[in-house]
Amino acid sequence: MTAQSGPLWIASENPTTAGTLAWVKLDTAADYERQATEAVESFKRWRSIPAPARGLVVRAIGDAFRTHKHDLGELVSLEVGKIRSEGQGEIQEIVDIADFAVGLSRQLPGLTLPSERAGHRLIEQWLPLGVVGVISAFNFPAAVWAWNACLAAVAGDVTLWKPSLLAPLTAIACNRIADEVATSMGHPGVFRLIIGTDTEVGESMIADKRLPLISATGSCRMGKRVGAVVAQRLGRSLLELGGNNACIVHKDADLDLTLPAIVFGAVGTAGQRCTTTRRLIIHESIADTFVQRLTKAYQSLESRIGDPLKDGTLIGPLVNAKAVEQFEHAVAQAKAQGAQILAGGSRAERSDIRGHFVRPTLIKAPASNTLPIALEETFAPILYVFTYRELDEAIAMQNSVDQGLSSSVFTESVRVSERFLHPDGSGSDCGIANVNCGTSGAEIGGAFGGEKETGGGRESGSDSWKAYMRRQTCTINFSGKLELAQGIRFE
Ligand code: UN1
Repeated sequence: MTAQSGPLWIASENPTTAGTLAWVKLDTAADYERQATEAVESFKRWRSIPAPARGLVVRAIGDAFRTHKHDLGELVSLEVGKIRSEGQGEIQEIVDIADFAVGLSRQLPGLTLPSERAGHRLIEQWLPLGVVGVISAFNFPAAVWAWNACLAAVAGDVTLWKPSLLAPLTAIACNRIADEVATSMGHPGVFRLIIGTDTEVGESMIADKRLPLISATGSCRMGKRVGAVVAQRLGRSLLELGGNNACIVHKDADLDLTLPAIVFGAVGTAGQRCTTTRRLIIHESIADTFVQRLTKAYQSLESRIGDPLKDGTLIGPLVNAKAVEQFEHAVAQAKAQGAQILAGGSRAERSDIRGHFVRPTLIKAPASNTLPIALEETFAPILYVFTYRELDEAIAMQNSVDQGLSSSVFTESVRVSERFLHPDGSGSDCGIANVNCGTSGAEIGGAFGGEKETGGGRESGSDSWKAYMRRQTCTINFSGKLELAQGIRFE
C-alpha cells in the first residue's frame, strides 16, 4: 500500500510473477457513507419489483457471466494464482448460483399453519431484508460474492460488497458486469462495491445499523471481530470462516478413488480453500502402503508447479509473500514438534519461476499423533498424516479441532459411512460431511458453511436464502369476533 499525494492506492499483485497488475484507488470512510446512504434508497426501489422480475435480472446477469467466463476466469488466475480450470470453475460457480437464484425467484415459499382459533388464518411470509454487507476473501474472489449477491437480489436486497484487497480487479470486473446488466434493465444501484481497508471501510460497515445483515468470509480472527460488532448492535451476521478439514480413510476404502480425491483436496488451489483437506486420518493397517503412494504422487507434482495459465500446471502460487512465510513457519513448527517431512517442505525454487511458489508438502505426525501445529489452519498445501486403529478414535481426532467446516470418510462399508453420518450427531461435527469424495469442491445446490469457529453461517443453496429475508408471522382474523389465544378471557 502506498500514500501518494491524495487518496490511498493499493497494488493488485500477480502472485505468479510478484509483479504489479494495476493500482487501485481505495475508498474512504466518506465514500462508504455515500454508498450506504444511496444503497438504502436503491433498496426501497428494488424491493418493490416482484421477485420473478428480479429473477429475470439475475438471469441476465448469469448470461453475462456465461459470455465472459473465459476472460473473467483468466483474471482470477492472474490476480490470485488459480490454475486455469479452477479460475474457470470459479466463474462457473457464479453461473450456477445465478441459475439457482432464478429458480428460487419463482418459488420463495411462505407457510400456512393451522390456527387454534376458528375463523383465523396463521401464515408466514418472507420479505426483503435491506442492504446486505458482503465481506469476501481472496481465495474465492468472485464466487462467494455471487452466492450472496444472487440470493440477495432475488430476495429484494441490495448488496454492498467489500472485497479482499488482494483481489480488487476481479471484484471491479464482476460487480461492473452485474451493475451494468441491472442498470440496463432499469435497476441501478442494486450491486455496489466499496474497496477499502478494514479500519477505514470495514469497521464502518460492520457497525452500520442500516445494514441488517453482514455476510463475511475469511479468517476466524476476522469473523470474531465481525460477529462481536454486529451482535453489539443486534444485527444479523452470516459467517463462513476457517476450516481444518480431515479425510478419514478406512481399511476397506477403494484406494484408487481415494488417492486422487485426497491429492485434489490437499493441493488444489495450492491449499488455499476453506475446504482444503489439511489432515489425513488413515487406518494403521493400510497407512504405510497408501502413504507411500501418496508420497510418490506428491513427488510427481513437483514438475507441475508453475504458471497457473500454462497447460499442464496443477499447482499455482500462494497469494503473497506473507502466505509463503506462514507456510515456512508451519513446516518449521511441525519439524520442531517431532513430525517427519515426507514430501515438499520448502519454497519451490526453479529458474523459470519467480512468484510465491511452495512445494506441495506431506507431513507425518509423530506416532503419538500429537502435533499442535496441525490444529491450526495454514492456508498452504500442507497435509498432515495421522493413523488410527478404531473408527471412533478417528472421528474423535477429526472433531478435535476448533473449526467445523468440511469432512469426509472413504469406505466401502455402509456401517462405517452411517457411523460417520450418524443421525444422533455423534459422527462428524462439521457442516459438510462427505462419503467417498473429498472435503473441497462442494456444489452450489447444498447449504455451504460449518460449525464451531467456522461461524455457523450457511450460504449458497438449500434454504440459505432465508438469511437474506425477514420472516413475518401474520394472524388474520376473519371470524367477525375477537377471540384471544391460549383461551384467555379479558372482558
Ligand atoms: C471457500 O473456500 O471459501 O467447496 C469456498 C468448495 C468451493 C467453495 C469454497 N465450492 O471448495
